[in-house]
Amino acid sequence: MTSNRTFTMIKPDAVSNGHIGNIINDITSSGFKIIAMKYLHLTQSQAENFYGIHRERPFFKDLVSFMISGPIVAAILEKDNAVEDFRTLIGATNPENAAEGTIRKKYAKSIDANAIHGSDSNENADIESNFFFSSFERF
Ligand code: IDP
Ligand code: MG
Repeated sequence: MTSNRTFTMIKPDAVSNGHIGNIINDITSSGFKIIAMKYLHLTQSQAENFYGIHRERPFFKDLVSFMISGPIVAAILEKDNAVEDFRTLIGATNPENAAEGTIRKKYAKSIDANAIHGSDSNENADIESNFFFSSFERF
C-alpha cells in the first residue's frame, strides 16, 4: 500500500446513532476518496485480532465488547498524506480533547465510544486494510 492511503471504521456508536451519512460526507468533503467500503458486524475473535496491539491495556475487554455491540462501516481512503490528515480530521482519542469541527468532537460521546477509527501509521494502514479487504475488493 502506498503512503496516500489510510483505513477507517465508523464504530458501532456512530452507526447506531445514525451518523454514517454525515461522517462519510465529512470524509469525502475533506478530500478523501473512497477506495473500498463495507458494512459488517465483527465477531469477538475478529475484534480481538484487530485490536491485538492493545491486548494488555486495561480497557481491552471493554473495547472488544463495544466493537462487537453492533455493525460498523470499514473503508480504505485515499488522499495525499492520508494517515496524518485523517488523524487530524477525526481528532483526539478522547472527544473531550478533540478540536472543534473534528469527527470525534461532533459525533463521539466518550473515549471508549469515540465514533471512528483511523490508522496511526502507513504500516498499520496496510495491515488494517488487508484485515478487512482482499486485493480484488479495492481499486
Ligand atoms: P486511537 O483510536 O485514537 O488511535 P488508541 O490509543 O489506539 O486510540 O486506542 C484504541 C481505541 O481504544 C480508542 O479509539 C478507544 O475506542 C479505546 N480507548 C483508548 N483509550 C481508552 C481508555 O482509556 N478507556 C477506554 N477506551 C479507550
Ligand atoms: Mg490507535
